[in-house]
Amino acid sequence: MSLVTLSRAVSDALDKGRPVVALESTIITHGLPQPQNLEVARRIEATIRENGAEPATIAVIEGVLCVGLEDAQLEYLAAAERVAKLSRADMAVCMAEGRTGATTVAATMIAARMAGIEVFATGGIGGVHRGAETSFDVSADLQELARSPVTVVAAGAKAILDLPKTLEVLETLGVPVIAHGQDMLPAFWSRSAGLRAPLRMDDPAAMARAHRMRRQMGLDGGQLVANPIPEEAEIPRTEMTPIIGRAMQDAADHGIFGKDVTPYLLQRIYELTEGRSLEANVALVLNNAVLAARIASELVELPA
Ligand code: PSU
Ligand code: MN
Repeated sequence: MSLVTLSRAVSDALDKGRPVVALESTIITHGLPQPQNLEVARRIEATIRENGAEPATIAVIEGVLCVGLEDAQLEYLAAAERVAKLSRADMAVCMAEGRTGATTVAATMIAARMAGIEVFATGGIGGVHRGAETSFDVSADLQELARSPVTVVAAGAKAILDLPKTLEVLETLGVPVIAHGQDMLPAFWSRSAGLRAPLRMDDPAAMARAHRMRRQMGLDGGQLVANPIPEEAEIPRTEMTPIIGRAMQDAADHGIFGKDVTPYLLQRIYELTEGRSLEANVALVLNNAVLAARIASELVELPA
């Protein structure tokens, strides 16, 4: 028996060789506030469809690794309290115990690989946290990018992370970090992190070819495509800097550590910006969904 349960729509699309884009569920349960999270999750799926691909939102529901959620499952996850946040380390335990969990970037990549899905859209990835030299807090997302052959489209990484260190680790791990359409690395709410991206590509077809070429060369791992937030939705870096500082201080004061750090900071920043961070977040995720659907559409045209 297969370890992944595909929705009818996803199974159909994969059988017919149509483009499919994986989506994570931690963004729904831990990344976006209720009740907007459900509406946003539906809009991301609709955007993928409008751009010619099939969305496959991924989660573990009562022990079943679901690739492609029915709307009722999406609704359930969006309203659920205390859902586990799953990464490579705890995914199999959650499944073995028949429990429910949302998949982070790392866990979503694992499920996508198992299902044969090669492109994944999200908001931001995890990375090397500021202060990692003492906390050792480095997201398992980075390791996973080095292992699972999935192209991940994100808006860069949030400034809650140490971006230069995150780039160093990705380079060490052999993960291509590709800025879409500009030289600078995007930084989530802002179009530029003030750092050059290691690589730049302007054409989704070439991104698809590079993805395929890695497989043909026998290289493990995927690609990180960093797609800048649309200009009209951008929040300037100078505005975000003090807010991020405050959120990090609050996290330290409350003794938050481990996998609670990222969700805590995201929620705190949402509160401190009085919801303004959410609008930017939605705009950039939808923008990433469009690019991911294009890459997936190019990929299915290439010889295997
Ligand atoms: N960054 C964001 N939004 C998110 C996340 C990260 O801007 O929702 C989520 C993703 O699911 C990511 C996870 O994979 O947080 C990383 O968590 P950690 O730092 O604990 O590895
Ligand atoms: Mn961490």
